[in-house]
Amino acid sequence: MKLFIKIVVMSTALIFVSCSSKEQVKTDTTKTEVKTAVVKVKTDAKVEVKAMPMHLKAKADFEITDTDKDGKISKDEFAVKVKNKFTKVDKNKDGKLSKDECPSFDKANKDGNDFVSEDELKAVCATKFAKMDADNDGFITLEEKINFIKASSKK
Ligand SMILES: [Ca+2]
Ligand SMILES: [Ca+2]
Ligand SMILES: [Ca+2]
Repeated sequence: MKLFIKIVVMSTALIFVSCSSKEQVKTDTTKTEVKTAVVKVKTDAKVEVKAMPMHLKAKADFEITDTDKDGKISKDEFAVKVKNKFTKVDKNKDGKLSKDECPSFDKANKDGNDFVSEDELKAVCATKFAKMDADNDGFITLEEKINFIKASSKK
């Protein structure tokens, strides 16, 4: 009987621990934290952004991309992000991304020449969008984004 009680207590404690850690993943960023993160990402504070926890960076990034603030990223919002990224990365403004300007160069450079064009970047990003949109409703939720990052960082 005593052992039985012990097991019940232990498993209850275990359930409690697993629930609270789950809760933590969802809520351990405050609005202020996200706000600060948004500013850092926007101002391109690279070192600070790199040091950010993944979910915080994902939230900040999501917030910036979700321009109409409906909690979802539409294809149009995503396209704006891709365009901005291209403009930002293409430092000499020749409409071409070189290998060191583009981290996903080999994947994006479909025609095998020595640069990634805006269309090539768009194509690779459209594939990424489709992969992220797990339920295929044409929108990316924060959850879908975080799941995607988790899944791709495991590889
Ligand atoms: Ca939106
Ligand atoms: Ca190319
Ligand atoms: Ca979706």
